[in-house]
Amino acid sequence: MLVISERINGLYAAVGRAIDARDEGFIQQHAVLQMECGAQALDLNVGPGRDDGPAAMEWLVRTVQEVSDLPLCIDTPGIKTMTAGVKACRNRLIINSTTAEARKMQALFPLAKEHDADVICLTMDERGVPNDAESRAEMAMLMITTAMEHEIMPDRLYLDPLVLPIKAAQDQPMKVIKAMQLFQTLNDPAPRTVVGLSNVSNGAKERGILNRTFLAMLMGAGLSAAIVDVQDAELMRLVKAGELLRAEKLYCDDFLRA
Ligand code: THG
Repeated sequence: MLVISERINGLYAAVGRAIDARDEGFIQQHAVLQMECGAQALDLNVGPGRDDGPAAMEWLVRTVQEVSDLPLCIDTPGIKTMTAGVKACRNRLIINSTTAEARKMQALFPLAKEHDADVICLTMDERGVPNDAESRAEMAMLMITTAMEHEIMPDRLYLDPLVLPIKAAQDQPMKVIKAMQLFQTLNDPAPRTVVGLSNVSNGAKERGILNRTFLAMLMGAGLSAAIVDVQDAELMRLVKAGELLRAEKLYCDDFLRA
């Protein structure tokens, strides 16, 4: 499973302040820490509600790739901010994300094609996130076919069923699991999938155990990639055990140290 660090995100107050101050040292130390914790890709998000989005994202991409060769997952809903980040990126690239909105797909699939990027496809549109798994699968299919019209093959996509906070909607986690299963029937070989795991515990108590348990359930349902808190060591142990149990990694007695 591809483990993507969620922590280089302006939502975290210290990261937000470092982006405001253009503090390269802080961001670079933080990026190195993510790698030491086992991140295999870095999600970069400048955070909501800033008026310098494109400039901030360009700076963030340049700053991080001075210390890391990992794939960068450029995370923003803004097309201008996305374009600025993508143009600055020399590492392997994941566009995070398009939705099923025509306006976004028309802008982002050509950008992905031009820059040879993978694309995360969020199963939502202008009306929001559908309540059920079937509608999420329908939107996923629309994004797969639209990508193909732009000569982007399904193997360059990650389908994201959109994890919602359990505190707001307790029926959603199992709907996400069902959506994951439906996604896998949409193409052969099955499309890749990704989630923003920590969304599930937003505003809840005992976030760690909720995140870890849901990750185990998602791995059981075939999840390919996850944006997670790699600084949660117990979660990273769970990933290793999950990879063994899915027979992605060869068993050895000291697999936790491998
Ligand atoms: N899908 C995709 N991308 C995503 C998401 C997704 N990117 C953003 C998000 N969801 C995943 N990343 C995070 C990052 C942080 C948190 C949750 C998800 C988080 N942060 C604490 C909070 O807001 O309470 C920060 C608190 C602190 O300052 O310590 O929960 O679903 N494709």
